[in-house]
Amino acid sequence: MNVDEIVNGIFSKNRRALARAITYVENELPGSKEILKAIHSRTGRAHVIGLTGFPGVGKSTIMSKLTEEFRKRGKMVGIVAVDPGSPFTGGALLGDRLRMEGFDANKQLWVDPGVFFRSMSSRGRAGGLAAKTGDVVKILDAYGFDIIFVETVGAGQGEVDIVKVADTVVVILMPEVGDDIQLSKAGILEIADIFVVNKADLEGVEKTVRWLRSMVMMSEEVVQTLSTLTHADEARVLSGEIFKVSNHWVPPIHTTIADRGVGISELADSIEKHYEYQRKSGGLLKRRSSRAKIELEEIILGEIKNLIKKKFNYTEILKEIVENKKDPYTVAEEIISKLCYER
Ligand SMILES: Nc1nc2c(ncn2[C@@H]2O[C@H](COP(=O)(O)OP(=O)(O)OP(=O)(O)O)[C@@H](O)[C@H]2O)c(=O)[nH]1
Ligand SMILES: [Mg+2]
Repeated sequence: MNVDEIVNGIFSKNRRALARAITYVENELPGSKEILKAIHSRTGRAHVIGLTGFPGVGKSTIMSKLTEEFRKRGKMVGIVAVDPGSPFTGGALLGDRLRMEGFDANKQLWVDPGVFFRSMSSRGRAGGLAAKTGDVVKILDAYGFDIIFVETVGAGQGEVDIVKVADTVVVILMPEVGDDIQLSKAGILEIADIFVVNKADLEGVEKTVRWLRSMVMMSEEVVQTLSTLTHADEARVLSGEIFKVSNHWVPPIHTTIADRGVGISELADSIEKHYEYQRKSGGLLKRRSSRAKIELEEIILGEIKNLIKKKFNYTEILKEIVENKKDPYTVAEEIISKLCYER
């Protein structure tokens, strides 16, 4: 399959072409850039949903139940699962874990042409995983999936970056796990549009929900809104009424028992509501613009680095800096002026 065939294949919903395109992008094969260029005009239509949370909270289980739910609602669903290769995962491959824990029971996901699953491993890759995940999401988007799920463990900066490709971020917790400090440190509370406390069949759900609610009420935007209100409004705030009026999104907190499908359709409703809110409030455009900015700057920097490699002898330049013959600022200025004016 050449690049043209792959691109046309994506547009005509050919699965083999889809899988091929992802392989191209994942491995940065020659032609991957051409594929991404050709499909760009057809992207931006999917609702990208990030699912994140510590290992074992039930992300995959929730994702497969949500997939069933959105299939019932007539949506095509694409799934990207990112294996962080972190010490948390104990070295098991994500694909294996999925098959063990839930995917087996949902084998129809693999044969259902309305669903496509792909796992990506970060192991052995130095950075760039967020960008690559974004590119895989674009391919699924161009193919025509209405909903695209991205599952990551969300521990660490790179992981949090991946979630930033999402229009809606769902942060999943379970009772009595990783209270306060651990979670706050991981930086995943701030990025939540929707919270889920899964495993509501276990003890301690109420406590976790209460703690989360207090975290939400302390967030900067909510505090700001609260400071403009009179005491009498407080009850209206707690009931969610004020935020509806002031058009402010407060992350709802859902409880689920994912393996039994409890709470899933309510969660799906919330996800749809958030997308609607984002579209109407302009938040979607804002989020996608900042994503495009990061992407563009990354591409530009990448191209410049390639140019420098091609045109200059790095070893020699670095040696001069180390030996104090030249300072890095002057060298940088020289390189940039050469790149700009001597093409
Ligand atoms: N008791 C209980 N167990 C659940 C629930 N949801 C999922 N589980 C179980 O929790 C375990 C982990 O679920 P997964 O969906 O694989 O969790 P995950 O967050 O995707 O895990 P990683 O991808 O390894 O980080 C599985 O054994 C599930 O069957 C629930 O609501 N209650
Ligand atoms: Mg999982």
